[in-house]
Amino acid sequence: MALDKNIAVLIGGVGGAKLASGLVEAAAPERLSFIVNTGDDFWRLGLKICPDLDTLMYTLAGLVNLECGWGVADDSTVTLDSLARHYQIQPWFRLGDKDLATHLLRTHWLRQGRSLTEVTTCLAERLGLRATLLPMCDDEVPTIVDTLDRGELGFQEYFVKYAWAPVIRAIRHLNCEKARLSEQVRKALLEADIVLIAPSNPWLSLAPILAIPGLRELLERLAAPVVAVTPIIAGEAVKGPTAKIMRELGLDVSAREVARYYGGIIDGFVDDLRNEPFETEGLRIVQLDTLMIDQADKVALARALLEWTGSWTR
Ligand code: FO1
Repeated sequence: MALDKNIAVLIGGVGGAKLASGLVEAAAPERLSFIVNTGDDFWRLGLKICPDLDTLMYTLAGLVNLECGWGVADDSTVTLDSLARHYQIQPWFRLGDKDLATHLLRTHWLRQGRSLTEVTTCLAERLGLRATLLPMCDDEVPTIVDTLDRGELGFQEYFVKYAWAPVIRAIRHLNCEKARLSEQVRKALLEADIVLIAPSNPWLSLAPILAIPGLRELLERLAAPVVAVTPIIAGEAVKGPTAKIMRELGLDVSAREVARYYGGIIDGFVDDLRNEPFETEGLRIVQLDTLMIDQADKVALARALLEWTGSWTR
């Protein structure tokens, strides 16, 4: 067990949360810091919604709706249904009643002048999390998806309203040049014995984190090794639009392409057993079973990758 290691994980929502729930069993939760994509965040009906932070938080608190991978289990939609029936508000973004409690409290605390980092810490503590959840930054850096069919869309319009059907031309991170790395994120990275990049969507979930000024440079000069896990298994993504986006961007849908995307940042790459093996100079690669169906698979992958990286230095 990697109980003596500080681990920092760069991570998105549903796909990454699977590895996160393995890591909290395979390592010491108090020594785990999740640096979470907030490019998906948006304002809806006056409330600040942070889907990836909440997916991680509900997963680690044992509250997540396991069927969708997001939202709260056994939630109702009385509020959303009333908004639709009485006020003709389009219910395309499904906010459950229990989930709304989180958005109300987060927005209330933000309006009192607290930072998203502070607010996230308070929410996570109240839900009993032992691991640390950190938004990638405290500034708003919304992801904008430029599509062939519908022009520029906010991330959730692209992802939920149009069910990631529009063809992507480009992706940008609004205001990212003004964003600042928080002290908490900097500290988590500097104190890490290993930095992991979760098997989240590299273009939608990891790119916003890597776009924060100074973050790439910090990763490049860390003493700790940086290791990414493939989101591509046998030419497809387990869930979500990763493979579709790679095709639209003119990329080969392969783990090698993902490793190339992280080139310059990573020292190690966890590929899947089902993929065609490849080699890249200067990169350590291992093939493991990365398909996480149940909790045992998640813990087994977390253990195997921590064991593989156990004695590394850069
Ligand atoms: N995803 C959907 O596909 N449909 C929804 O209506 C939806 C609502 C939602 C509400 C709260 C929340 O925290 C997440 C929600 N998600 C929904 C998931 C989310 O939009 C995406 O999975 C992520 O942003 C992509 O990582």
